[in-house]
Amino acid sequence: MFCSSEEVSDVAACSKRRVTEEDPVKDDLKKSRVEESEVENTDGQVVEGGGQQASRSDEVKAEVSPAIWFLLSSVTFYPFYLFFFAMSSDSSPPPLAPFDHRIVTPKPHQIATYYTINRDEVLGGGRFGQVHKCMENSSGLMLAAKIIKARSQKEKEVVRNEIQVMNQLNHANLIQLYAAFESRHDIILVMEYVEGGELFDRIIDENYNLTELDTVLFIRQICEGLQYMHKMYILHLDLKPENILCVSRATNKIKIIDFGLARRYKPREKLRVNFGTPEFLAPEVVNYEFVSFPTDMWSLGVISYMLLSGLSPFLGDDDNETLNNILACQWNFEEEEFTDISDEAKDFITRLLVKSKSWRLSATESLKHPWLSDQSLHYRLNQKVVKSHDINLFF
Ligand code: PIT
Repeated sequence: MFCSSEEVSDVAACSKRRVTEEDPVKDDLKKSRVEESEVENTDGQVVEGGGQQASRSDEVKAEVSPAIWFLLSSVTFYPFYLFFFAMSSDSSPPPLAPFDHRIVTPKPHQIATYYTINRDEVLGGGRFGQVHKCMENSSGLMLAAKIIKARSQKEKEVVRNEIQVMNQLNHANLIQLYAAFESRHDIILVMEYVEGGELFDRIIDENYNLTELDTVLFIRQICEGLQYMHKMYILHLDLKPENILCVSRATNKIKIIDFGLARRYKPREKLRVNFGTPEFLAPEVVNYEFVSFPTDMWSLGVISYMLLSGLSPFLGDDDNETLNNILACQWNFEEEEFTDISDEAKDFITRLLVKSKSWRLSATESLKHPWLSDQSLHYRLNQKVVKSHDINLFF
């Protein structure tokens, strides 16, 4: 089943789309920014006292005619627009890992001799185990350790493949590998540490106001990372918001993680996947057809859709329905979440969520698409944000 626009008005009846943590409490925490009378700054942090500001500006406004008020506010606040724009459209790359790129071979030693793993601090969990914060004893360097249960030779081969892939990838938007340890029952990957958490958490966090311009910055970096991987002839094949890490809470810098399914592109290789969450799978993966670079680009389209709306474009009431929606390439922008989204954003997604692989934008083409590259569009998107702040602050 795919929701029509009439059905969409009944959120409860249309379970398929909303991205949640499956935490019913979260829904009760939904807040209207207007009711709360709070103002968010460019980092999405809430600053209390927006209401007070508004009443002060009312007093001033009463004494000045509307035309003069308009002129004054334009002159006064124009530098702020530029400042906000410069701040919030920062397109510099994220910081590099605090170590040079390394070619890692798994060591047969006890990791505890060299590193202290903080077993109480879990940074994340995935298909194959947990990620903990850890420290290199000799240098004090903070790192992340992913402990992967691997008992059989076959399981170990999968992890060795991940190490081999990471050894080839040296890019600021891709998490870097520092060391690896192999024992009888597991392999531990020691990686660059970032502290901002998963991008997924920003999508579901009702208190974090993810703007369209934020999404542009996130998607552009994912694209940069993908462009590099594809130039290296490597496919990621498991791109989803859980596999995108934010470098910090205060910036929009990201790094891609989880190269467990990544592999060198082989022209006629088919991919058999273990369906965990089928929402992100491209039609060719569902159909067990050849996978290629455009397979990652489909996932980028799904991520863009989710970041802009908080909705999952193909999610059905069960996995079967989700897979059918993907195969029928059934999705649309009918939900009200897309009302204020730019035509450029919609065009971008429309050129990625295309059933036929060969018609999808490549990573290089995506970076040239107006939604990711047009500075004047970004300025307009930023003004939309700044204007809504103005309304709270000054009127
Ligand atoms: C961090 C911080 C954090 C999670 C991670 C790293 C996880 C990285 C990771 C890397 C992989 C993988 C799974 C997880 O397969 O919160 O610095 O290659």
